[in-house]
Amino acid sequence: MQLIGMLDSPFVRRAAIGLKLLGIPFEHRSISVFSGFEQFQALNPVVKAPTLILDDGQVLMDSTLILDYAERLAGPSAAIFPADLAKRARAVRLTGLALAASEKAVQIVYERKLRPTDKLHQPWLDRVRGQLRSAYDALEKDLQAQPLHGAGQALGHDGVAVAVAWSFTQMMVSDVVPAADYPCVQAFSAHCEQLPVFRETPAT
Ligand SMILES: N[C@@H](CCC(=O)N[C@@H](CS)C(=O)NCC(=O)O)C(=O)O
Repeated sequence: MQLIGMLDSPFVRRAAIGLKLLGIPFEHRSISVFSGFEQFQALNPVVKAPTLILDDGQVLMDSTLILDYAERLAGPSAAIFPADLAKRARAVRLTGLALAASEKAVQIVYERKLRPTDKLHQPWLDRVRGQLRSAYDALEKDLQAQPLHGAGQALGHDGVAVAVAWSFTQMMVSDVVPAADYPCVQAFSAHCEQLPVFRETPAT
């Protein structure tokens, strides 16, 4: 199995860490959707990272769908998405917030790096900034009320998504989301970044 995409993408990184937590072996091919566009296109004409190429040649994309497939592949004893409905609802909610945060942070990066400055549309940027901060407001409130990956609580896809989204946000758009405003998310992500699976799957 091959995972295609660069680890500076929060979506690729969460997929890589999730696959490792599930114990699924894979070859990682660090191909850029920008500088490696044609090479990527030859593997997946849609050029979306992450892409997972199965051993039979099928091409999967979207981090959540890849991890959904991987959970089934790993089997119920290895699965890390909670089976309990109430726990699952929280995991799905936190994962959704983290993915929205990742998406909004990526949109700001694309606006800043790809769009010519004379074509910037400030109302759109303001909207995306507000959405990004709203996602972290909700995450901060939730983590304040109930820790994630606390004592005896295994790290799940939700925790991975939150930590990876935060690290990406701090790396790329910390001016929009100052770490000091989100102490619980910051502390949780710093803790995750020290775990072996995060250290061996670095964003840079
Ligand atoms: N919802 C997708 C988002 C993936 C995504 O947007 N990846 C970016 C890289 S960070 C990408 O493929 N960008 C190239 C493009 O959309 O053209 C996921 O969870 O995998």
